[in-house]
Amino acid sequence: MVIESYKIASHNDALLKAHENKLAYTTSEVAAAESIIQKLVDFQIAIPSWALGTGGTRFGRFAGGGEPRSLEEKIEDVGLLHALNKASGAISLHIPWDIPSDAKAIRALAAQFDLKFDAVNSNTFQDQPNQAYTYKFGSLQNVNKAIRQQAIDHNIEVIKHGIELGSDSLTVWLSDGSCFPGQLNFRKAYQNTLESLHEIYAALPEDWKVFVEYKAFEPNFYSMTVGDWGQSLSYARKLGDKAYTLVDLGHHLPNANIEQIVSLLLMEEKLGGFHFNDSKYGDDDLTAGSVKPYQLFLIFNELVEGMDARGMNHAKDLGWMIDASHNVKDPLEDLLQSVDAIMLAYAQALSVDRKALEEAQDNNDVVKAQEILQNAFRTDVRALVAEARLRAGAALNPLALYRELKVRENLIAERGLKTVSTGL
Ligand code: RM4
Ligand code: MN
Ligand code: MN
Repeated sequence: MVIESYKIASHNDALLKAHENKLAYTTSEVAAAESIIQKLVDFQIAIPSWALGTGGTRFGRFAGGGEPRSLEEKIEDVGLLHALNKASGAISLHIPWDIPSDAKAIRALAAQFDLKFDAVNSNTFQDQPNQAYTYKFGSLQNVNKAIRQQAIDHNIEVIKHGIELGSDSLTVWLSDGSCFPGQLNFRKAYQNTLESLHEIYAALPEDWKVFVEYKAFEPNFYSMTVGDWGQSLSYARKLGDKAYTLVDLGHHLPNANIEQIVSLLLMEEKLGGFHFNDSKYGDDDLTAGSVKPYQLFLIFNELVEGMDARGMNHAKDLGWMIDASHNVKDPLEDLLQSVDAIMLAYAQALSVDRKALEEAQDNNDVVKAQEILQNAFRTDVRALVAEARLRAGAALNPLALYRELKVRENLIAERGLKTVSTGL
């Protein structure tokens, strides 16, 4: 299914008057409205190829119908999202869930939808059919050199796919760790992992980055070999200038101060990428901003402050990705909600009165500092985000248009009800 631009235009026409009224009010409230809108137009969030189907838990999976059956159909799905919001202009592939058999054709297809290839992701947390060795006891950390080599070779293979697609970064998330005390020698596990990462790093093209993603627990529950930002930073430092830490919001212990982590990683020049999602307990992979929107705003507040302090380009200098999994929602609707929540938090962070905040901090005016942040968070910036969409040629209300056009019903008619997409 393709969404023709005249359908977007007629949807926008119907909503225009009401939108303009709201925008006029918001612009009178938010001082930097015009520059915020421009930054929102430029900001793009990559969609993970593994989130386009229904996710499951270890208890079951309830597919919703019309799921993409191939990489081509996944690109088509991201193309639909991008047509609706013009803020999802990239796709992040997980190998081997999505191996491009004809890279040139896949690139051409993505270009038709105005999509780029974001970071490519390796997978050494599952065994693949015909694989010589098992990752049951880890991959890059494994005590067996041949198993480590197999995992290194896989990562190098992923880089090659990425090069063919025009991607410029590799994300390595390892499930390596241990389930019981005594199972591992922590230092040896670290050293094996570092040595393996060095070999992967050596295969990176000049202009590539590698993101080392950490996670506190799951699937290992006693130790994770890249378990927190300190460990990730330590690997990234030893690897070199092309290595960075990747922060996935759901990968922290409960109540961790993620905004502080982000601020310090930016200071250390080692924050490279981001996986957005939300959670109540652990790596729940829920819709961004659905449970803790204030936390998402506070994280963006540090991102904007820290990136500006280093003169970084918000849109280009970090890898922005969603990493979520949808068990009870239509995945495309859910992704539209996530992108919207990210845009809102970004817009609110851009609207913070930085000078006043700095002054309040310098004067230890705790009340004023809190007021400044909460004022930004409580300001309704939805009209700014909608205006950015309008200017980019997207829909004023992507979710409403998705439903009006009966996108899911169309996809079910095209692909069938019982399709299962590769991924989680
Ligand atoms: C992990 C981690 C990775 C993602 C896999 C599917 O928990 O978040 O980024 O690639 O899940
Ligand atoms: Mn992740
Ligand atoms: Mn995760």
